[in-house]
Amino acid sequence: MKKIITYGTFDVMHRGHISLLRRAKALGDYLIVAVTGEEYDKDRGKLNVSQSLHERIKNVEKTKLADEIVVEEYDGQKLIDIQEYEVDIFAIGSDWRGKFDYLNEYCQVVYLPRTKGISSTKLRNKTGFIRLGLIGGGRIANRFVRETKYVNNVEVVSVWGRNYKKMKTFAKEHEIKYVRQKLSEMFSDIDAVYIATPHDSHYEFIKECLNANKHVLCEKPITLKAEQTEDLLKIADAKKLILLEAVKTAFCNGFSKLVSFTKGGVIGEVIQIDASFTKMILDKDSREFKSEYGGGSHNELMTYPLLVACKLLGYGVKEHKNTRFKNKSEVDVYSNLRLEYESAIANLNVGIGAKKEGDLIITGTRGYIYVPAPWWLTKEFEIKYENCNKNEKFTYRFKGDGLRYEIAEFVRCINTGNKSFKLTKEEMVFISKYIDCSFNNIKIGV
Ligand code: C2G
Repeated sequence: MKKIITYGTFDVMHRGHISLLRRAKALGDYLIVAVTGEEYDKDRGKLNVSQSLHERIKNVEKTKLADEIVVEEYDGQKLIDIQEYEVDIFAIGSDWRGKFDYLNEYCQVVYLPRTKGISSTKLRNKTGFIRLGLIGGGRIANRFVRETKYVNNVEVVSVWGRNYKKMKTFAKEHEIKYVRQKLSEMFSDIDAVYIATPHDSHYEFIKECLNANKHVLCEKPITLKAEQTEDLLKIADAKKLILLEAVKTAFCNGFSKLVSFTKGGVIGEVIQIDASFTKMILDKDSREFKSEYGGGSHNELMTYPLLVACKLLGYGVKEHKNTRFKNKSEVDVYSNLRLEYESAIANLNVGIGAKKEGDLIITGTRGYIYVPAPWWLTKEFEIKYENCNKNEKFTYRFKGDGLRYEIAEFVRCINTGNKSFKLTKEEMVFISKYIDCSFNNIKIGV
């Protein structure tokens, strides 16, 4: 008896899936279909699944092509399944070509041509579907559009930017339906916007979008002044709209776990945070080095360490001291911010023209947590104690650019009408306050 195994999510079963199963079955006598579990899909960054595991198993059952159905729950399971079920052929669609060649050592690997012109994305239930507009077409906007493909119920349908020609090329490249000449023209196409323009333009754009009754997801820093952030949050509240700052760290799984562990007291009371994030920007003509666009390391990167400070120590800063090292053109290339609380200290460092280890250390009265660089993606951390036998290490998946997690949260908030608990209003205002804090200058000749 020849045994075949195939794997898939099989969300909203369509003719592409059925054809794949039929051809897989025809390769032998007995077909095992492994349907991905919900946690596993989340873990592998597939956030756009609309049916439950139960419904998706039923989908496969209805085809009457599977002799046995199992659930795929973790990475690496394929290799175990093949051996356990004594599989002769592993079959999968050609979109995975090359990815599973390593299984050839255990059975025959067959890539079956994918059916063109049909996908689950096209068929998914469109209730709660968010039509998204994009303002700006820079580097991050490119990544953003690609990441929306992994999130359920959202699609970028319209774009606008100051440079119409550039936006036209952008839209063509990403197959986006509309390119508008004026921002106001975009409003009739969409339910929500994502803003990815230079920092100093955020406030005006957000205001215009909220006033046009659109939900807003805006790149960090949301504004350069705490009063402006407060003002915008008030407008959003009054209009029952979601306004969220795109601080990717706040929405990723590992960071949420890190906060939960720390709040749960695994290292006792937190008495110090040391967080650093430096990103050397070599192109001195880039926006980050232009003071007229709100450039500089502090505005560019301090949002991330500030997120840790307010998540773990709260808002009760007694005193702050900020030292910025400025280059000849008056742009800070390095910034150190020290926040003093009643019983804790946060020491936060960022740089675009100086390099430092990008790690995070949370010091507590019973132990400490070490998060190696890049801590802002929080793929791993270790809880460490005096007795090193008690140390514990944790790892988490962070797929793609991580932008899919913030997009998923934005869509969830819009559809439920709930505010995000992963990045609250108070946290956004706190971050803006210390993006806009008083500082001392040190001039360096770079
Ligand atoms: N498929 C196809 N034609 C389509 C769409 C999908 O042949 N138009 C195939 C895929 O190539 C895959 C199977 O149908 O072999 C299931 O597709 P999905 O449900 O999208 O699952 P996928 O995310 O590809 O999971 O561990 C999971 C597996 O690696 C595959």
